Amino acid sequence: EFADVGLIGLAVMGENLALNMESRGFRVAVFNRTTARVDDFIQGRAKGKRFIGTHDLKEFVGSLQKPRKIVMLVKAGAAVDQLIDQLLPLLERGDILIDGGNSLFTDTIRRTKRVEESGMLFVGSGVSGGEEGALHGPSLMPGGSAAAWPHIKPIFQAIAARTPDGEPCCDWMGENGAGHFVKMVHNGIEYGDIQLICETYDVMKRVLGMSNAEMRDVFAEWNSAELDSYLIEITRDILGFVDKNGEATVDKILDAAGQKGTGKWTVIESLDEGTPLTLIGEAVFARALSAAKEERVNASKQLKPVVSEFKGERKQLIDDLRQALYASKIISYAQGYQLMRAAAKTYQWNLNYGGIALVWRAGCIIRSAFLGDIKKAFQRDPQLVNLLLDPFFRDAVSTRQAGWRRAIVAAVQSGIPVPCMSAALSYFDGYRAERLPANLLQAQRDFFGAHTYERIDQPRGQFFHTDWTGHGGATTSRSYSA
Ligand code: 2AM
Repeated sequence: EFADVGLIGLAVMGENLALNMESRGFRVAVFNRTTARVDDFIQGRAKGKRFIGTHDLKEFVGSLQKPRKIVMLVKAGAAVDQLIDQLLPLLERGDILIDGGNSLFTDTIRRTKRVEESGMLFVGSGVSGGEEGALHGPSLMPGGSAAAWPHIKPIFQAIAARTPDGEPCCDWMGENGAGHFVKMVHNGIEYGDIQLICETYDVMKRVLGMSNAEMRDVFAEWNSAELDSYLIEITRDILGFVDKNGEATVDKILDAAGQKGTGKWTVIESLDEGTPLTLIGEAVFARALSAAKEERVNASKQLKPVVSEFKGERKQLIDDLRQALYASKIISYAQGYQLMRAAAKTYQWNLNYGGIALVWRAGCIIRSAFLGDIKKAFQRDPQLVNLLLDPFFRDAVSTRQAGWRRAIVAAVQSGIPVPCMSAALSYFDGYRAERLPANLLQAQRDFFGAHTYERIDQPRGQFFHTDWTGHGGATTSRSYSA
């Protein structure tokens, strides 16, 4: 009997995804470069289950029902290309190669083209939720050759996480690299969500001097309302965690953060698109600054903040922080969605924005009740330009605006960095500004570089130059490039 689906790459993610597929009633063929792992798996976790262990790619391909569906979960980068090279000669027209690794979306664009040119179909799928998610229900973000979707949909939607309403957290993201792109943005948003919680914690701890137990209780309370999310939940549990000596583990952990680069790539993409992604940018830089631990220790001895003691109401500040966290989070998602809109235009993807919120609703690290509200916003208006303009989110920010500003003021006056919260507020104040100081900016560019400017009393698209010094002449930088 043939297998319904094949999986290559039996590291933890691969094993768990294979076990998940089998548990949903699919017969799974498996292969791994180091074939001893196949035997270990078949005789271990896969024992007594409907797996077909194979020891070379030919045997593996031969064991699959056509059109063949092959999920690759190997190390991102060159390994994926090598595997594609090895597989293509063994496949037939219409067979489907699926890359479930953490590939860069531009690689996925290239691979989709290459595989399609050989007559086969290619899917690049974001898989989120870590090892647990892979085993019990990940959030899946497939994109690539559209013709592959009807074939893989029954398998993918069967193994995916489900929303509280029972909908699968897996939908078709779009053409070529759309799936891996959406996964990349997910990771960027994850950076932002995490940093916002850390800033909130820092203000509670250092401005209010709250204990871990007190903070745990606050996060527990927040988790039962509009901030209900996986990351708030684990923050609550981390703050409540003590080791066998009764000491809080969180207090023993060195304050130097690592990163694998997906946040950075999201921000690079935003710079290329010219779309502000300031909150996630600050989150990436906050990790970088944390990593420079020794330099900070040295600087802390020399650079003393001039601060004023917090004199406000403690209870009020805690509530203000809740509002600041929520409002900032709205900004982060508004920025993330604007990046997706811009990229969709550049790469000609037909992204389903509500579907993306649905896919992120459960199974992945940023899962939250909040994403259910984003889904509703895109149901109200699929072409929504900015989340901030949706009535629900517009009112949500508006009612929290005062608390948001007070929380930032308290942090600033106490010398506590809140880069993401304040970047969020600056974006809000910029986005809602009818007039920005770019008139002066344009004057400066015209002064030193004859870059020209448009005028408020003339139609858009007409450019003017002023001879600011009386000896600049009438030549503009536009006339050089004309
Ligand atoms: P291995 O067990 O033979 O190392 C995660 O590293 C997974 O990717 C492992 O299953 C690993 O196989 C696989 N992998 C890494 N590089 C590979 C390559 N070039 N070809 C095939 N599989 C590879």
